[in-house]
Formats: sequence, structure tokens, C-alpha cells
Amino acid sequence: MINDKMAKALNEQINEELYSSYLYLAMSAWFESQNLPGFAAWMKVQAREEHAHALKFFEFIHECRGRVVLQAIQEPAREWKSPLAAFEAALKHEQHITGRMDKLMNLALAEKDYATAGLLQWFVKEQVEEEASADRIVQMLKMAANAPGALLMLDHQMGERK
Ligand code: OFO
Repeated sequence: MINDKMAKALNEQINEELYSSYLYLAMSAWFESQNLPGFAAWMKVQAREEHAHALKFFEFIHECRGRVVLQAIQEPAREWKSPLAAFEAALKHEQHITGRMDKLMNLALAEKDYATAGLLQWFVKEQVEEEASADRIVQMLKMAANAPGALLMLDHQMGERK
């Protein structure tokens, strides 16, 4: 069983994950509009991954006999100043999600909900990877600044993500 307080917090996290998916899909659409199909494909894979994160919480709440309540998803931005600006926004978003996971973990421990804490442990680890991967791309885009050839090579490399 999951208590109401914890279920409410996890429901909010489902919304955050669906928003993450929506945000990365919006970034994918923007990269398409910039003729950078590799970046667009990378973001589409990321959007799918975020949707899977939402489903992990969705299924967990049901397994714990809680009630899932879906809320409206906020509209994401449509434009970014540059590929670098988009990935800086993605990194900032991931840092925000890491902060949310820390708060959820604190709540789970305060509620002595060790099952939820176990699930959250997976997400805490995942956030380390999420931040590292966004940051790596930010750094590469900084190195590619003012070199269109380097940006095109990077685009090709980004498109290889499965
Ligand atoms: Fe769900 O990890 Fe990114 O946001």
C-alpha cells in the first residue's frame, strides 16, 4: 500500500516526466526546423525515455494499490536561440528533475515508505546519467561554436543514438 501523501507526490512526478517528454519532443521539432536531423532524432529518443519514466511511476502506483490521477501538461517552449541554448535548457531541466527526486526521496524516507525509496533509488542514479549526458553535449556544442562543419559532424553523431 502507498499512503495518500506519497501517491500525490508520485502523481505530480508523472506529470513532470510527461512534461519532460513533451519538452524534448518540442526540442526535437525545433531541431527538425533547423535542419539538424541528428539532434532531432536524439531528442525524440529522449522524449520516449521520459515517457517510459512516467510509466514506471504509473505502474508502481498501481502495484501499490494507489490511484493514478493525470493532470494537464504544461506547454513547452517552441524556440531556442541556438542548439547550445536548447541543450543548456535541457541540462537546467534535468537539474530541476534531480532536485525533485531528492525531495521525493526525503519524503519516502520520512514516511518510512521503503518500497517507494527503492524505486526512487533507480531514478537518483538515472539522474546522474541524465545530467552527465546533457552536460557532455553542452560542452561539445561549446567547442563546436562558430564552426559549422563541427556542428554538422556532431549532428551526424547524435543521430546514431538508439
Ligand atoms: Fe526523467 O529524467 Fe530526464 O527529466
